[in-house]
Amino acid sequence: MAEVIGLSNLPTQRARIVTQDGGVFNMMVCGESGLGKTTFVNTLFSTTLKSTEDHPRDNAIRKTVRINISRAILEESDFSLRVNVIDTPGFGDNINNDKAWQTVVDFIDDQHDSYMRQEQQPFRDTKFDLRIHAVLYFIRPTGHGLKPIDIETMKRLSSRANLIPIISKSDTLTQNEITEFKNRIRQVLEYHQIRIFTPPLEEAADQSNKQDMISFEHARSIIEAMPFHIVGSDKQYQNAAGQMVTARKYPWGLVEVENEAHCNFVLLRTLLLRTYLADLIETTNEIHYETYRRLRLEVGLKEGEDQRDDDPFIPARAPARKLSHNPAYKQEENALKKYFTDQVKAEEQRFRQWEQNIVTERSKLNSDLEEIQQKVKKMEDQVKNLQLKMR
Ligand SMILES: Nc1nc2c(ncn2[C@@H]2O[C@H](COP(=O)(O)OP(=O)(O)OP(=O)(O)O)[C@@H](O)[C@H]2O)c(=O)[nH]1
Ligand SMILES: [Mg+2]
Repeated sequence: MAEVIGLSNLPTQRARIVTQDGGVFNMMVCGESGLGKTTFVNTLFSTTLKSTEDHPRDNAIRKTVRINISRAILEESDFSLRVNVIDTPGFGDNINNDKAWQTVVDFIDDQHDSYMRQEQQPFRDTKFDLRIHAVLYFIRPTGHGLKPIDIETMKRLSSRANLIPIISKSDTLTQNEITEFKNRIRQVLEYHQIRIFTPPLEEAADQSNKQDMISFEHARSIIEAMPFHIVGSDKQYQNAAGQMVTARKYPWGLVEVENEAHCNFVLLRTLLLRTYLADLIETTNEIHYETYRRLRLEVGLKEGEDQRDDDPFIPARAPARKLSHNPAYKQEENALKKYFTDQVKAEEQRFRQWEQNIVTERSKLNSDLEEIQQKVKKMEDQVKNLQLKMR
């Protein structure tokens, strides 16, 4: 069974940030087809998360063909967090992989766009927030280097979200190959100025503080391990110590998912769901969303200029895409539409009631007026009669 993640151990102020908007964490997996993205999502769910929907526990994982959102709850003592994992179709192996990243990049931009629109609405309290707080980019364990498509995609992802590169299926590489491969990837990322998520290191200023030193060491181990190498599996086996563990089985033994000597799965999970959860959420809002907003507003002023379409580091000018083309977030969109329609209906209802009250009031006044007029007429008649009698 998974060890406790320790969300309740987050410093209170951090925990507050996370719980503020109902506590939602959105992460996305993407990369070439067949690299184990769906398997990773399932592994994460079976080791850590409590799924809120029934997953068809289908042993034969099929090729993912559309964007798929899995929802889960991470619960610990008095702390609970809603987690959305966005699984994406892998890029094909075809020769024409031109703009293979478009779907995922559009998804990220659309979420920023949708959030921006909601902020502009008069009813701003409830927001449907699917902004991606972390993107895990899966790299094929070739041991050689990165493909042009990896570089082009990561450029686009890194300017829109917190990018975390991952070497998948690391059980197919030796320890030396992994070390070598990591170095090579780091060099390529640096050369292309692709920014990956890096934990802040400066917090260790106070060397005498034990907690500070632990966080410092943890941050350093993360930086040193990047890009993480991971193994995914949906099967359990008994290890040498007699425990049932999630692993991949080889004739020479097991590769255990949650064994830190075997891969970085636990380190990655800790970073995502515990130690840097708040940072991922904060930086998404303060850096990535703000950048998107600023660029959209700036570009909005210069409508008609098309010069930015080719720059991978800049979000799309304005989403010409229809939000509704994707069934996976159709649900989100429908809920949003229903919310606004309900609000408008309620306002209309209130207005009608008010109109009705006015009509009632007016007819009451009219009948009062009529009554008074009749009285006046009666009195006038009486006066006339009296005058006649006096003659
Ligand atoms: N050796 C090894 N195989 C893995 C690992 N993770 C997944 N696999 C296998 O790789 C195959 C593809 O896995 P998926 O999870 O479907 O890959 P995907 O990235 O979701 O693929 P698409 O949906 O086509 O993009 C399956 O047969 C998995 O069992 C791993 O860590 N090591
Ligand atoms: Mg898949």
